Amino acid sequence: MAHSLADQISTILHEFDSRIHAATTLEQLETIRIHFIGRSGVVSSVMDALKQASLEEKRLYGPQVNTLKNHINEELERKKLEFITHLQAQQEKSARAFDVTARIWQPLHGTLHPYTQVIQELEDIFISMGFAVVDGPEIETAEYNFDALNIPADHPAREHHDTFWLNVPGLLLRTHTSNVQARTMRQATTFPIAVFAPGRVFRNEALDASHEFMFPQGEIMFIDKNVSLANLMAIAQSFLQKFFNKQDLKIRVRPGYFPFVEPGLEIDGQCPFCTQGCSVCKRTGWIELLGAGLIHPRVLKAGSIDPEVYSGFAMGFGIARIAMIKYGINDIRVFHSNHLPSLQKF
Ligand code: FA5
Repeated sequence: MAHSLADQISTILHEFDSRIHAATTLEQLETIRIHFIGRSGVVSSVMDALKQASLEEKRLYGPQVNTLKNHINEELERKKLEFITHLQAQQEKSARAFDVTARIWQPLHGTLHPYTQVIQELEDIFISMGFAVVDGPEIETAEYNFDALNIPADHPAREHHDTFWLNVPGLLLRTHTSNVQARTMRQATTFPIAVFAPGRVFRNEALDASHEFMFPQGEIMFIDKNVSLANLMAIAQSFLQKFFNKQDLKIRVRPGYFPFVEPGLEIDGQCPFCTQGCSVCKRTGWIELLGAGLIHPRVLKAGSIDPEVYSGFAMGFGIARIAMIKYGINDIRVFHSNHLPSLQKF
């Protein structure tokens, strides 16, 4: 018995020393701990055996088993600390290798297209002035785009609209948002009629810094009894003041020709950027902004409205043009260029 206890103690010691020496992870240390000093580990079975031994053997081997147990405990603790210190050192090292000045790629955020943003801004302005926002078709009949607007087939004004005709006779891509005029009049059941119609229009013309073949326009139409040029000018001035954020912005009016209005006007706005003249207003202090006029009696009739009872005004403008002025863009082609640095200004 004595011999076998002594053997057991020494075998356990050697086995433990070699296993702990080979251990490389905390998990392995735990397995070793359970195997040697766990509740049913090998040291427990030696202690059980010692309980059966004689008093003399207990005196001799008891302290040896205790020393063995202490040795195992201490070694496990020492090795554990060693592993943890090593792990911490590794973590610190990798933290130090983190370059806080390194460039991070910022995620690209999508935004609404500048045209959409400007149209929303215009809609807010006109809604605040009591206008309803209406839509018109981009594929239009010659009737609404031309005839109902007092531009019959033989009218020279048709020549000025470089029209994209479709293969279907009588159909075209609308050349202006004025196509909503007669459509809206025919649908109206109550007065006043007050509408704002933004949307895309198409013209088959040569492209340059201020001309696109597809661009947005805005149309404003107001019809009631006794509508006058004074009403037109008040709305035009108020709209431009709001859009350019300049409460004292003045307008001036020149004669202009559009077959669907009589009299027809060109409305200029005071340059919102200068008092003396700058490059935006070509040193004149004024910028051409709106085509307008009192709706021609023939157009009212085409819209089933009696010109003896009602009158109205209409205004139209290039949304791209006013957006370019407001946001300092000097080439209209930027809007459909997919050129991110320019588009991201919005
Ligand atoms: C018209 O289209 C009229 N329907 C406006 C109108 C409405 C007058 C109601 C009277 C009453 P005009 O052809 O001038 O008018 O075009 C209006 C604006 O559209 C121009 O001032 C310009 O800003 C813009 N525009 C015209 N052609 C182009 C183009 N190719 N590219 C970009 N913008 C354009």
